[in-house]
Amino acid sequence: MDFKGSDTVPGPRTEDQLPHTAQAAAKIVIVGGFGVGKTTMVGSVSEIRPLTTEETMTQAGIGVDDNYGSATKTATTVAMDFGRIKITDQLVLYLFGTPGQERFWFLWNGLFEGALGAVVLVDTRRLEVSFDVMGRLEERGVPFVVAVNSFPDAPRYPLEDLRTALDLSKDVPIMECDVRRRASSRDVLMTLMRFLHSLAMTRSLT
Ligand SMILES: Nc1nc2c(ncn2[C@@H]2O[C@H](COP(=O)(O)OP(=O)(O)O)[C@@H](O)[C@H]2O)c(=O)[nH]1
Ligand SMILES: [Mg+2]
Repeated sequence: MDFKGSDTVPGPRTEDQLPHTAQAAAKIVIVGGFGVGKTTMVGSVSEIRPLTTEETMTQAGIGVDDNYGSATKTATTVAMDFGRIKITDQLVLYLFGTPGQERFWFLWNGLFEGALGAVVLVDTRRLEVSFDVMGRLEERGVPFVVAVNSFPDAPRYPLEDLRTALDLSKDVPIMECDVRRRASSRDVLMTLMRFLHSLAMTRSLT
């Protein structure tokens, strides 16, 4: 076979290469209802060009996807978003943004496999869409933090009221964020890493 043409294939771009200091990589999933900001979060925080599988909403989504608060949204993620961020010189996180719509739940088993933790994004206008997502994470034993993506026209509630409304136990971190801002998205990931660390410490003591 003739492989002569293969030298024209571009190599990996520098920014796509794993930093040479990296010693560990962890898989983190970002979940939440439709239009809550998953794709935006992966996009704002990723150091590599995020992979996104956006597809124009299909007939199957009409009347099924809850468009509240995202009436202008014409694309939805059917498979997932993928990104990467270096949290420390040694630790790299791989981010998987996954759809929260019921008809894509069959994808979840594989997507949660090996996940160290999760970020559940919520929109205060549609809290109920997050219930199922959190239930499924609990079932699978994936620890998570809750990040309230503050849309300007969404009602604001004290975080402790949201904790009660979401029926979260007191140890689950809950915070506000603006996923369009890189620093804010990064803060959410740092909170998750601290939470995972504290869980690991507690487990090793018992
Ligand atoms: N105002 C505002 N808009 C946002 C915010 N996060 C996402 N959006 C917009 O909301 C829409 C849905 O976000 P997207 O990331 O696609 O949601 P996904 O379905 O969870 O992936 C997009 O048009 C975003 O630009 C936010 O924090 N504030
Ligand atoms: Mg999306």
